[in-house]
Amino acid sequence: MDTQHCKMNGDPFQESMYIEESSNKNGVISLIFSLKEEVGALAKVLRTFEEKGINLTHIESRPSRLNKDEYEFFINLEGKNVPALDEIIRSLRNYIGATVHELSRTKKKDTVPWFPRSIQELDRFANQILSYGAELDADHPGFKDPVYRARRKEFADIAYNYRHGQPIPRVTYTEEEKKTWGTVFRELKSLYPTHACYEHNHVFPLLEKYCGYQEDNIPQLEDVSKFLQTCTGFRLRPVAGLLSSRDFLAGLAFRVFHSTQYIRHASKPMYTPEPDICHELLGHVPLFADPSFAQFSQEIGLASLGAPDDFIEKLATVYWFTVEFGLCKEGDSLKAYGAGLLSSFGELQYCLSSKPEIQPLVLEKISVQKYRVTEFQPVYYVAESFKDAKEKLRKFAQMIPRPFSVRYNPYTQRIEVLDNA
Ligand code: HBI
Ligand code: NLE
Ligand code: FE
Repeated sequence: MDTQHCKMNGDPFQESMYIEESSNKNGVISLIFSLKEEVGALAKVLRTFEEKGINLTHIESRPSRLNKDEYEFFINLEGKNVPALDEIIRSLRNYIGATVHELSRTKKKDTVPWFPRSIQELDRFANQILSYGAELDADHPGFKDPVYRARRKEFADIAYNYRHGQPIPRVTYTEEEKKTWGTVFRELKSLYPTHACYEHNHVFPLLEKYCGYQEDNIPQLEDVSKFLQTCTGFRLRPVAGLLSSRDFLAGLAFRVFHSTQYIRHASKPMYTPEPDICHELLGHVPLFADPSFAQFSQEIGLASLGAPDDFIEKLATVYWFTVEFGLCKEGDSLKAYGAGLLSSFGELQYCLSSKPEIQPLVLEKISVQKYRVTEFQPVYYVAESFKDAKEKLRKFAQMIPRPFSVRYNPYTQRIEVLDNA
């Protein structure tokens, strides 16, 4: 147990009491409270516990080190009647003027995981990158290249220091980086008319016209973000690497897409396992300019807020086989709408060849499917149409078990929580 405790003077309504959730199986709750030294002070407190029928199992006292005229009491009690305990703590604070620290309380079942309530709170994700992105894995083509690694650190620093509302810093890309982009751009552009879904092909010329999408120019995230905001209110924010699924999906609830800014290693332009600027700009961005896709992406984000871990994992898996690697029918042919396909000219050709297995899109089945993130997928799931994929994913997202519902207020850029209880 962490017995470090800070003194809370003044406002008894202050909600910053120290709670450590321990894995205390017996339901024992530990509290520390301090009282002014005066006759009968402790008796008053003990009477409150007695009145509420709460059984104390341990009590110790010591002089307060912080306030000379106070004593601190450490107590254990049986945590059977939690509502009564909440009331006692409130009355200790308000009427007796005690300072109360809750040191441990058995972890409540169904505690809701923390989630951001305002768009500024997305700043908290900045330094929570999964190691996969921060320290390149040994089989990554950039792992042994010190120049590439140093460059990646420059991009990581932009993302770490970024705060909501700031313009995204512009980057001067090197000749080598521009060459890599040029190869990826040229190859993909020649495949899109035959391999990409209608919606992607529809938006792509607009990005060429307004955002500097060209073979010899890597577009700036700031320009793309501004453009998306005029289309659908979606915006980009720079990220150093992979976020947890929970954090990544939460961004979508605010119409924020976390985008990497670095580019893949020059030695392997046709495929990279990590997201990079080619993946974000060529794979994801075109669809975020589409109002109905934007709406549906936000719904997935909203469904993820405060959801239990196992649901987040399912949602992320479904996201993987649809938004990242989905195929859809268009008339008699198959097309790619998944961003991971639309940004890899290796996998984009492969996915529509006769090599991979093709299965119908049944989300309940897919949500528990295992997958590899570092190689071409052995199986793809086909939606009847792009619209069909969106509707299925939307229905799936609504199945989330939550005792509350949420909605986004675009005026305040905050999440409003509506209690269903
Ligand atoms: N993090 N930066 C970043 N970019 C992604 O595309 C991304 C992520 N974390 C998880 C994730 N994608 C998906 O695989 C799903 O788990 C949501
Ligand atoms: N494999 C993709 C590409 O090469 O662009 C990136 C996938 C990121 C999930
Ligand atoms: Fe992606």
